[in-house]
Amino acid sequence: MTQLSRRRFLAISTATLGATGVATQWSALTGSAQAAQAATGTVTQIPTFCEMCFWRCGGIAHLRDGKLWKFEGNPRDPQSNGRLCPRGTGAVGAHYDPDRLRQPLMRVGERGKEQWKAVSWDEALGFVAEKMNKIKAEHGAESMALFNHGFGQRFFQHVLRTWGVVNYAGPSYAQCRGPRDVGYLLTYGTGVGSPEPTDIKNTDCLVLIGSHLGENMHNSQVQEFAQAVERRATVIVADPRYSVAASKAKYWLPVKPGTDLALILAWCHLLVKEGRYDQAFVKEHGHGFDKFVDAIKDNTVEWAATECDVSPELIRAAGREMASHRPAAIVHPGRRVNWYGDDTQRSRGIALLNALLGNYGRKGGMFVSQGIKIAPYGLNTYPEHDKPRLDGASGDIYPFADEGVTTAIRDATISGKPYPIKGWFVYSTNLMQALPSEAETIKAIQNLDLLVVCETMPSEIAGWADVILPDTTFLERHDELLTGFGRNGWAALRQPVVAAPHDQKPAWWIAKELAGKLGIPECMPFKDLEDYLKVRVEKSGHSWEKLKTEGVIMAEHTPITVEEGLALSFDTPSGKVEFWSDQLVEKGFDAVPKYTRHPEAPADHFRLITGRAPGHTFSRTQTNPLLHDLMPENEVWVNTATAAKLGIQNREYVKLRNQDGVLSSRIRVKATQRIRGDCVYMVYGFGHTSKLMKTAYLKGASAGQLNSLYKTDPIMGATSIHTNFVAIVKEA
Ligand SMILES: Nc1nc2c(c(=O)[nH]1)N[C@H]1C(S)=C(S)[C@@H](COP(=O)(O)OP(=O)(O)OC[C@H]3O[C@@H](n4cnc5c(=O)[nH]c(N)nc54)[C@H](O)[C@@H]3O)O[C@H]1N2
Ligand SMILES: Nc1nc2c(c(=O)[nH]1)N[C@H]1C(S)=C(S)[C@@H](COP(=O)(O)OP(=O)(O)OC[C@H]3O[C@@H](n4cnc5c(=O)[nH]c(N)nc54)[C@H](O)[C@@H]3O)O[C@H]1N2
Ligand code: SF4
Ligand SMILES: [Mo]
Repeated sequence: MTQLSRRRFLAISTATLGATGVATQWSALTGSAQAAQAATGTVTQIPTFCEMCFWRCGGIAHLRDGKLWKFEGNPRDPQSNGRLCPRGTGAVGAHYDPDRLRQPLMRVGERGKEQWKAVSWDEALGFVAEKMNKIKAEHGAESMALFNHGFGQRFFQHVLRTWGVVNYAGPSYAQCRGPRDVGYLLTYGTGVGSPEPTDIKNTDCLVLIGSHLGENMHNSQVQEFAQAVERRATVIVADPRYSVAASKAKYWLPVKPGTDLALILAWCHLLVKEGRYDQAFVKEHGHGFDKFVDAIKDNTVEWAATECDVSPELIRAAGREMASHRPAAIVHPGRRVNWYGDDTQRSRGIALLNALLGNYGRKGGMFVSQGIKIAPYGLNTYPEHDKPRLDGASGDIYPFADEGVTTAIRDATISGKPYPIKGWFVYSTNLMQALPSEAETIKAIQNLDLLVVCETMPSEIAGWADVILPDTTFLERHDELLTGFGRNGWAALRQPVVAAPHDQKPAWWIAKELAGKLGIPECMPFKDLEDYLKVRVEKSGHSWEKLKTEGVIMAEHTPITVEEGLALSFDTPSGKVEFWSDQLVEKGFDAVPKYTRHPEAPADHFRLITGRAPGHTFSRTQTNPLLHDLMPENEVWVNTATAAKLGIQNREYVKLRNQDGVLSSRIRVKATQRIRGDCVYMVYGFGHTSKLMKTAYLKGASAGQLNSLYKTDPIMGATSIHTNFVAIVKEA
């Protein structure tokens, strides 16, 4: 990066937090401040990739005299380009976190009371295997389910599926990007994937509908955003809140929450009516375009202006501007798109708007990602099963679900139908916060004979476990090899840079030991993970030693845009971009997205919307001493006029009560003109109720807890997050 864009990146990434503060605070954890300053001692550098979120940036850990000192970006790595975001830099704090789990724990009191006794690994895993085998004998292996998120899951999924588990899901699908990927799949025949193949680096116009880049700190994407801002590319932001991205925008459309589909359809209408769309692309690659045009004939700019509560002039000007830059114009498909329960169709709307811009496979638009070929180790396949999957992934419950749906497993656990679910194995997901309706999660847990949680922290879900298995942090373990998709395919290595501080064990080791106890040791036929990884890398013709020192293998570049010689193809039933979807019609859904209104807030209530802070990830970083220092609690954004009307001061503590009577912990008000008056906003992941997370206990409020009212997208099972309303309760 040039100096200027580097500064711009910092300006964006530190809009609300000081990123540089993180690097200098390590010394408070690792020893004396002088040690940080004095360049004495031996420094070792070991590459690995970050797990502070799922962008998976390559970094280089620096040790001084064998002690973890700092974590910086790996210049060879395409996700970091040599720079980490504040959370990645703060990863050092995850290793030193005083609230970490230290040894295996077994519940002694009632479930959820957080009373434990420390046990040996042998005892903990022996207990898990015995309980699992009892469930298998009484109900069948299908009655044990797996919830997983994050890179360490790989070998748990492998061992449990070998044993007979068929129901597994993670919140990254139905609580996150699922509707977007299905919306794209239905339109282009392929999902969006991660990292999103948005050529922001080369774009002339970036449209962000909610996507709050700069707060959403997906590293290389934010770097490219900074470059685009520096090049003075047009930025258009639709967000009820004046986000960091909105502050860089030429057009900010403060839409009424939940009305985005009206805006998207109106932009489509405008482009078609004024002949500003890519007619050559539509003619060559479009399917059902005339029927699409007919379906949106009433979705005029004036109509949308009323629905969205923004001026028609603004909608029109932004629409014309994006069209003027096509094909180097991108409407970002979004990442966490589970907002209102009808999100697949909104995502499909975005996919169609992009098709009108003709940006598929184009420079400055959406490129077509390429991967890297790395040989498999050659592990076993999984046994056939008699019973149907209950996690929805086979499309029986939600016709277009193509991965497991967490809440489908939870529903089956509550109903016991069509067969009971009696055990949950939970790896690296805090279901109490991540899923809607904490009450339903607790109800499901009460039907279980076994709840195992493999965690690094005593999180809320761990608090409900029968057995807690303490994982190492990513800095202390090997994991499966990362094979990534992007402008170039790449592979990255995760390797331990420092020893686990207590009796924590790496995920792969726990999975291997469990396989032994379950009587299926042959499914983990390697001595340790280094042995496994080396086989994969060398079989693929790469040097293991080189990977260990460089951290990354890059694939040869092949064309990713038409400009580079890529021939476009679409894996849909028509072989084209489906403006009209016969697949959706067959299953009883609208062929073209149709706008419907969402319920209004009850009197004295505001719609609760959520997002991210640059220095935290979900509910996983609040106890991290470095990141806690940056932002110890979240705030609730309230429009200044609303606050004045309610007699609430800026920085005053309040509580929030939602429409179902759920009352939050106390949270500070940020009275600001940067948000509409009909909604309030908070960052998700705070307000921890687990007493063992001492650093974060009841600091701020939990958006997850307030998410009791949700809608499920009938197309693929995503559950909404923005369907709750809260009243502001003043402290007595
Ligand atoms: N209300 C509301 N709900 C949401 C969202 C929202 O914005 N608002 N966002 C949604 C989205 S986009 C997503 S992706 C999901 C995220 O949902 P989750 O993946 O459940 O995210 P976290 O809350 O970070 O929970 C991860 C847990 O894993 C633990 N952990 C971290 N690292 C490791 C590790 O290396 N090993 C092990 N074993 N455990 C580890 C952490 O301590 C933490 O308790 O939440 C969704 N739910
Ligand atoms: N720092 C940090 N970065 C992260 C993460 C993290 O935990 N921390 N998590 C990562 C993950 S897993 C994900 S999925 C992404 C999520 O990040 P994104 O996909 O960018 O964002 P969302 O959480 O979907 O949306 C939040 C934004 O939408 C706005 N919004 C709310 N309601 C509406 C509405 O009705 N219409 C419109 N137009 N806007 C609305 C909010 O004001 C906010 O600015 O972030 C990723 N990046
Ligand atoms: S974006 Fe930040 S937290 Fe996420 S992997 Fe990259 S450096 Fe780590
Ligand atoms: Mo997500």
